[in-house]
Amino acid sequence: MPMTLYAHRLSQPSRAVEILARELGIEYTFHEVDFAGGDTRTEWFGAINPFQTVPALVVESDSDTLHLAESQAIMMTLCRTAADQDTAQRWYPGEQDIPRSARIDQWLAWYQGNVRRFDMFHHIMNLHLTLPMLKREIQAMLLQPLQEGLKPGLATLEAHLAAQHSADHSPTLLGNEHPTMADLVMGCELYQIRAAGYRFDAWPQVDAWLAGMAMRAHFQAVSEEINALGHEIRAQESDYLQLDAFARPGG
Ligand SMILES: N[C@@H](CCC(=O)N[C@@H](CS)C(=O)NCC(=O)O)C(=O)O
Repeated sequence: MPMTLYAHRLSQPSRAVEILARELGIEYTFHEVDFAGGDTRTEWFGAINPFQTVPALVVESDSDTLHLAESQAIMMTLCRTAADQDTAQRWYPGEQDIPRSARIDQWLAWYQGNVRRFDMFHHIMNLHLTLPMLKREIQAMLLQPLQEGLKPGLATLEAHLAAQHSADHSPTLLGNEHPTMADLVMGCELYQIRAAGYRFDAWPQVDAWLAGMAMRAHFQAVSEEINALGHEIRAQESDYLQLDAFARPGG
């Protein structure tokens, strides 16, 4: 069934969906939507996704056209419908393994209030484009509270990953060798902060878990743009970002 993914690679939920589609070997047409330039608020895109956000997926079949928004709903649908069910169920087993799915659901729900809520990358992008004299003011007003807000979530993740620790493979949220949808969603979010130059060395388990996700080939390929933007941000004077916010004191 022909699938079109409306997305942008500087958008965390877009990357999570695209990486999963690639991990599952699903073919799709990629349609870039310039969300920062306002494309999501246009009439043509409103007809694709009335929520006016990327990502959105359109799946055409003989009888129907499915328009789907919300990255996590899209990812679950991809896992339910992928031809390669062995791989799909590792990411999200659905009804095939209800306890495991419930634990993934729990982390996805937790992520919204404890990690996504403190999304600072959006402001980092804006700061990158703003006047130098405004940078410090905006940082103090917007970025610092988000940095502080994220720390308890990082501490929770650190303790959880430490308890799951395995000497054989990088840490994952459910403790198995293969990551799940929850690792991918949360990993894409924290990775973009790292791409901007932040270090998570005060949370070594989080650091190792993120490094494990970032080593995956599809994760790397879909993250090229965010890495390029991160380099650009770091190449400028970046004191205003307080890049040591999550670093080990004295480290
Ligand atoms: N809960 C949504 C969030 C999507 C979202 O926030 N997308 C942003 C880009 S990261 C967007 O499209 N913003 C454009 C707008 O609000 O007009 C999901 O997971 O898909």
